[in-house]
Amino acid sequence: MKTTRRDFIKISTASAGGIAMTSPVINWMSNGKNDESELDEHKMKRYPTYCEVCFWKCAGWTYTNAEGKIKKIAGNSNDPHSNGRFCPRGTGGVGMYYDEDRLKTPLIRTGKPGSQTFREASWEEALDYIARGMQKIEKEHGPDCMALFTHGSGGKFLGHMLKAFGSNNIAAPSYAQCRGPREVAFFATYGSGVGSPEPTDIRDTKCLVLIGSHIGENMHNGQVQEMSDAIDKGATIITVDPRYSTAASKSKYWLPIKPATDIALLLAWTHVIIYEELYDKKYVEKYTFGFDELKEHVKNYTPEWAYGITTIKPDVIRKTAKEMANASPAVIVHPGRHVTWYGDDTQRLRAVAILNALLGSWGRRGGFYNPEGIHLPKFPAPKYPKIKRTWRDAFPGKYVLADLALASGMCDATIPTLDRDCSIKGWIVNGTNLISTLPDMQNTLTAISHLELLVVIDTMPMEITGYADVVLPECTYLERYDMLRTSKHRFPTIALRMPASEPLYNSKPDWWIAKELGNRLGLQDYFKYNDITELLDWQLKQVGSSLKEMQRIGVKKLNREFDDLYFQENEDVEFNTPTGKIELYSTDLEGEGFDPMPKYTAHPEPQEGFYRLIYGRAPMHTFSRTANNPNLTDLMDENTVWINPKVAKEWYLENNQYIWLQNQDGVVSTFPIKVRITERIRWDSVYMVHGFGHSNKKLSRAHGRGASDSELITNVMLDPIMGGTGMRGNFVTFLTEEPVRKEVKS
Ligand SMILES: Nc1nc2c(c(=O)[nH]1)N[C@H]1C(S)=C(S)[C@@H](COP(=O)(O)OP(=O)(O)OC[C@H]3O[C@@H](n4cnc5c(=O)[nH]c(N)nc54)[C@H](O)[C@@H]3O)O[C@H]1N2
Ligand SMILES: Nc1nc2c(c(=O)[nH]1)N[C@H]1C(S)=C(S)[C@@H](COP(=O)(O)OP(=O)(O)OC[C@H]3O[C@@H](n4cnc5c(=O)[nH]c(N)nc54)[C@H](O)[C@@H]3O)O[C@H]1N2
Ligand code: SF4
Ligand SMILES: [Mo]
Repeated sequence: MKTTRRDFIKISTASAGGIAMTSPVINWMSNGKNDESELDEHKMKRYPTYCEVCFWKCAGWTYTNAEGKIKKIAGNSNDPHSNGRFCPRGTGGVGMYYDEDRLKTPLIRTGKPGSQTFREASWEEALDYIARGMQKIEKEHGPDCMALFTHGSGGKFLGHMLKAFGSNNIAAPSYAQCRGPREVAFFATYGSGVGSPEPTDIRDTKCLVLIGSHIGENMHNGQVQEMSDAIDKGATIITVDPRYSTAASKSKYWLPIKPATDIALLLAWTHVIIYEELYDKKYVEKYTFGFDELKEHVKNYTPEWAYGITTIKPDVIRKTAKEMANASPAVIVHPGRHVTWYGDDTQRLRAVAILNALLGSWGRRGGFYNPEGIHLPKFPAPKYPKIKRTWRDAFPGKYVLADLALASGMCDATIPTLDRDCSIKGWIVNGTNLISTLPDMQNTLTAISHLELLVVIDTMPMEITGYADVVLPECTYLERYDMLRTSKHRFPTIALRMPASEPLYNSKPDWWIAKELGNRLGLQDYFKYNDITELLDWQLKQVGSSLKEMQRIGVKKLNREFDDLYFQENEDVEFNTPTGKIELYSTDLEGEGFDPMPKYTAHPEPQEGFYRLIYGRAPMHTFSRTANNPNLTDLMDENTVWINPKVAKEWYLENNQYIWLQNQDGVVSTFPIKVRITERIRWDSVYMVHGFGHSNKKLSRAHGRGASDSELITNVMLDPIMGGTGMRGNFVTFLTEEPVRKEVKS
């Protein structure tokens, strides 16, 4: 009997203990509505922006009232990232501007690292201090011993400054801690990475397979909207997650997989699709390389074999494989985004890429489309000096397939070893709270202890700012211009961010900081504009627009150069791989000494009394950056630890009781966390939302609220292919009383 989606939701909800599912997927969009009539009615003005609360970069408008005060933010209806609607976090972005705990003026450290004791300084003094520190490092060790960690828009200016200075050590945590394995796997398979926003044609799909991607809690705006539309149009959702996620509650099939075993499921699906001849024969024959090898490779990976590993029943594996094939090519096995889980992540994502190829979804409507962006010419500047060394030299012969720098790699390259002739000596950290972003916090602290200079540019006092020699307060995205947004989508767009207010306090934008530092380092020729508006206007005029036009419209839609959103029927396509084909058998991986086709290997299991620590997102927060936001703490002000009722009973735990978590290496959470007993999590795992448990006392709303997953992630499962840091190989047990601690953290 065919169950309808509605039936399934009812059934699943009942089996999950009768929990009413309030659905962010459906209900979140109302508050950020964009109403132009208000402009006249309330004498409001609006300024274009794109959101910085997460990295989906939705374009919208910041509204100010008659007194010029920022009142609200809403979407720009011409923007394909937001379609005119912001998510709750984007709407709450105003709270970043009004947060009274913001960094207000430059600070120079007076006390011990981490102690948060600083004195106030002028911009002149702080920038002079940094320039002196950088020049000392340049003289004694070389300019390539400086590094930039950055996440967010302003990093482009600082990156330009650092390259002009002579270093290419520039990394974002969105690679080795997030989507790096996915990019490498898709590149090896299709000769093209996935990128952001993901070119998944969700709105036209007939079947969406989510492997851990918890869309709906992961609130990437356009993607959530498209999933909602696809559900309304009757698409089948298949969710593989050890937790009954919001997405699972919208799914026809929820596969509560045993964590760390997804490769086995993917191989079994591949087996069924090949041996039951469900694959897209024409597509596979025309476009792929290595089908016979793959067929032989998956011969014994039957659903019965996978059942013993994944706990997913063979008939469910067969049925779901058929659902995908029935929808082919309008099917998406979603590549996910934060994929650094168990260290074999590139291979897991290869299995995902291969499955999509067998189903013929790459380049097809309802599968993956071919995105297009616009390339803006760079503002004239001299060539960068030649770089002698990079972080890669610290890892000879390793991670050659990583196409971007590893934040974790640069951190490791800061810790001196006998066999390295130079380590990194200075860090500029912009918009990334490295202490809670990189796994193995102790390792990050060790690296910091070896630094000669640590500069942190942030909007808020965070864990990382405590360790800085100099703290520079950036103004929020609502108070500044930034680089133009040119990300790819179904059609190219340009989006402008401009200030809706003067910077509050004594804060400044990154473009100004980079230019001022550049001037002090003798790099004036690289910054030959007086103001960023000059640079933006010049760039826009090269492509037939202007700053004036963009200030009025915010988002400019452009036409695609070619009609190639999807492959044409029978089109000859040359893929950017060594064989020119979609490589089911990867010659690149083989060439580097790795398995050319994914294999399943078992991962360690929790010992008696321990549970696997898994983590994810909440719809109203972004990582650790929003935990103090007054608007968003109103919606959620601490995280909870999800525990299965069976486990709770064994431990005599009760709902809302505060407990401490202790991991396999004896690390105990600094703060206690509230228990949430729920059927929605498997008995072998516990779940919590990342980004809470802040230790910085200057965060008046976030300090000590909830626990930090990051401090419990001491076991890092490194991906040998590209250096991604697998973070889900950690296990925790429960302490109902606070243990006596040797050292009290400040
Ligand atoms: N609201 C909100 N949205 C966000 C963000 C945010 O901070 N807040 N951040 C954005 C960013 S940068 C990223 S990278 C994405 C991340 O979001 P996604 O890429 O969607 O998700 P992950 O963090 O990989 O996975 C979280 C899910 O994986 C499940 N899981 C845990 N272990 C396993 C396992 O072994 N197998 C399977 N199949 N599932 C498992 C968890 O139960 C959870 O539901 O979210 C983006 N969207
Ligand atoms: N334990 C654990 N670790 C993780 C993850 C996880 O789920 N669990 N997720 C991983 C993923 S997917 C990602 S993408 C990364 C994200 O890693 P990060 O981007 O480092 O995440 P945040 O914790 O939000 O830190 C952002 C910092 O930027 C500051 N900031 C905000 N706006 C601005 C601005 O306009 N200018 C400047 N200069 N600073 C600003 C914030 O105050 C904050 O200190 O974390 C990764 N690490
Ligand atoms: S998804 Fe939400 S938080 Fe992210 S950029 Fe868009 S509106 Fe902002
Ligand atoms: Mo991420």
